[in-house]
Order: sequence, then structure tokens, then C-alpha cells
Amino acid sequence: MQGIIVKGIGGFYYVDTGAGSIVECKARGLFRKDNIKPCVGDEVDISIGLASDEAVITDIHPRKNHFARPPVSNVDQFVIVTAMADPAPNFTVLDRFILSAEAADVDIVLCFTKKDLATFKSMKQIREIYGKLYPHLFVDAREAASVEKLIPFLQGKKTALAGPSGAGKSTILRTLRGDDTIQTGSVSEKTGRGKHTTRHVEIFGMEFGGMVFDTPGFTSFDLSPEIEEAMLQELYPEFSGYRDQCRFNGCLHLQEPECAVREAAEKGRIHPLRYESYRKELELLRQEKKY
Ligand SMILES: Nc1nc2c(ncn2[C@@H]2O[C@H](COP(=O)(O)OP(=O)(O)OP(=O)(O)O)[C@@H](O)[C@H]2O)c(=O)[nH]1
Ligand SMILES: [Mg+2]
Ligand SMILES: [Zn+2]
Repeated sequence: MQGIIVKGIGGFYYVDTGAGSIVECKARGLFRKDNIKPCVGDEVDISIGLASDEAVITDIHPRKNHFARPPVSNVDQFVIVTAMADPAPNFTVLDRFILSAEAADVDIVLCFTKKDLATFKSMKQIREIYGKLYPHLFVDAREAASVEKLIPFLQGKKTALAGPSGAGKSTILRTLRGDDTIQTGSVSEKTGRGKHTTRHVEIFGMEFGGMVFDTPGFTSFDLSPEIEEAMLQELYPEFSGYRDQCRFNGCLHLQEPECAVREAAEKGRIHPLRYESYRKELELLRQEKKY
């Protein structure tokens, strides 16, 4: 039998074999030998024993993609969830997540929650930075009419919600599904951080077609060391019209003369914060290489 892993807890994997029937499975050691551990989102073969009621995952189908953080396989799209307040948006964390999704060539939608707590100025700033780059929405995740704006983006795709703890990922799902068994958690008044309410990735099939993965939030996010220095600039889509106009081949857009990217940032055609983000990440990648 075939199916998709929709949840994994304590050595057990829950495999949806279609028509909503979920089989609890164990995995054979054999995948670990190849350094592959079953992961939510994996398409698998399972066999159900005759004598015992124990089902086993016997094979993991080749993956379209795989991410370690959050641990998910075979995603078409990330909806990157960022709160406008509580916790306050962190553009470094957001950009790093965008870069890792870009590197994997996965679709990106930016969803800014807690619109009800946002100032006009902060929304304007976000539109200026990201407005032309990615589809973006401002929502109150507790309101059905608000989160329904996400539906056209979710239809027919496997989408993982990703973002800091407390940003409202589970709230989005809870509202979209009208399912109040989905746990959400308060944000600490002291630190303004979420409390890591969601502990495991779980996939939900959506009535309108498509699957949504709820994932545990993070507080920080490191860029994958696999991203090469020269490749980093390709992950900033707004650089693409300028990159090939630089004087030097292999320009890294730092101090090189006649750099079209730097000039575009100076003139505001590339948002200065995004150019700064590029410089900062490049510097970090270089430092890592040294050790
Ligand atoms: N005011 C307001 N509160 C929201 C909104 N979205 C979520 N919240 C609240 O924010 C808190 C955190 O929401 P969760 O959905 O648990 O956040 P999460 O992203 O799933 O967090 P983790 O599971 O820890 O990663 C809850 O108290 C929600 O009710 C919103 O749009 N407006
Ligand atoms: Mg959650
Ligand atoms: Zn340049």
C-alpha cells in the first residue's frame, strides 16, 4: 500500500493511505543506513502484517525536496508567516527563510499576521521592501474572512507554514479549517516570544484542495552553509535586472567599481535593507568558510 506520512511522533509514523484512513506505522532500520529518516511529507510504501496489526514503512519514494528546518519533504510552497507585533517582525530571520526557500526553488508567499496590531507605517515599510518581490498578505489570523484570502494560493499545492513561534501559523489553520482542536498558544508578555506550542509537523488536507503543513516555530534561523558565496546573489530576485550590468564578471557587489547592483541600491531601485541583508549574509558565509 502507498501513502503519505502526515505526522511522526515517538518513532511512529502516521500514514494517510487515501480516503482519510490513517495507518500507524513503524519504520525499518534500513533507511537510517542510507542516512534517510522518514519525514512528514514523504510518499511511502507500507506493508501491513497479517498476524500482528503492526504496519511497517518499507520504502520511501524519491523526494522532490527535503528541509531540515522545519523537517518536511515534498513541499511546493512555503507560506512564510510573520507577525506584525508580538513577536515583532525580524527581517533577518525572514530574509534567511526566504533565501532557503529560493535556494530550493519553492514558491513563496509572505503572510503577515496580527494586522489588527499593526501600524499603517509598519505595513507601508513591508510593502516597500517585499511588495514587488513576493505575493504578500496582511491578515488577522483569527478571522475567517481574512485568512480566506490565502485559499487561492493554497489550492492544489502542498504548502508548509513556516515562521517564528507565536506568529500565528496554527491559528491560520484553525481558522481556515474551523477546527478548534488545533492547539494555539499565547505569546509571553515578558519576552514577546511564542511558547513553541506546536511540537511536531502535521499535514492537513484542505476541503478546497491542497495540503497544508503546520510546523513548529523557530526563534532564530541560520542560513544553510551549502549556499555558495557566488550563488547568494541569485537568491535575491530584485538583483536580476542589474547583476549582468556590473563592470566585472563575478562581481560580488561590494566595493567593486561600476557595480550596477550597488548603484541600484543607492538610488533606491533595490531596497537598501535588502542590499544590506545581502551584504550581511555574504559576510557571514565568508566567516563560516574560514573555520
Ligand atoms: N491579535 C491577533 N492575535 C493573533 C493573530 N494570529 C494569532 N494570534 C495569537 O497569537 C498567539 C500565537 O498563535 P499560534 O497560532 O499558536 O502561533 P504559532 O505560529 O502556531 O506558534 P508555534 O506553534 O509556537 O510555532 C495565539 O494567542 C493567537 O491567538 C492575529 O492575527 N491577531
Ligand atoms: Mg503552532
Ligand atoms: Zn556588482
